[in-house]
Amino acid sequence: TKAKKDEVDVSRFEGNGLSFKAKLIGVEDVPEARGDQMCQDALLKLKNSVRVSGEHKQKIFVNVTLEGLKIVDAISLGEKQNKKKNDPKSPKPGEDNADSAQEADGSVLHSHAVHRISFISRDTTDSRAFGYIYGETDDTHKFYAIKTAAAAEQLVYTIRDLFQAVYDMKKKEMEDAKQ
Ligand code: I3P
Repeated sequence: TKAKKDEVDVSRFEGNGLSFKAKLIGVEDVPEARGDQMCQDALLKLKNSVRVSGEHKQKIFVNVTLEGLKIVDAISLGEKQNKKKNDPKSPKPGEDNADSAQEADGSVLHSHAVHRISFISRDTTDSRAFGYIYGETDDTHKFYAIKTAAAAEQLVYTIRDLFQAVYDMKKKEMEDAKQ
């Protein structure tokens, strides 16, 4: 049927989901839950702050699962994997004692549930940048600006597919409940 054809493949987002190599340009409070121009302005402002500071952007992975988006520290992930390789002994007291989920995944810097992400915006001036708005509460919105290692549209389309998949699942649940 047509409905089937339009459905997104949910299995991609199950388990560990998908991870995209990227850098965190920055995070900025924004007044609204949506708006292309507002996002573009926030992105340029954050990029400018990075330029002025002269600091390197933080290396991250953007992990996409049915739960939502996780921004994972790529350096801590690398360090943990090296540590495991070089030192198979268990950590000494006082040492990093991260739980097994974190040990496997690196430090989760931010965790953003799908239903609180209100807007995704591509950078019209940069094919490797985009941002999204996350509602911390009903009236505090934060813009997350991200520079992707590959074309940003890959991640943007993946997030849109995730939204569609979650919507399809909710819809199906409601239809099943009616029967
Ligand atoms: C950029 C420069 C930046 C780096 C950026 C590079 O190269 O190395 O320092 O950002 O990475 O493209 P160039 O000087 O040739 O323009 P970070 O230091 O923040 O990593 P990016 O493309 O991933 O932003």
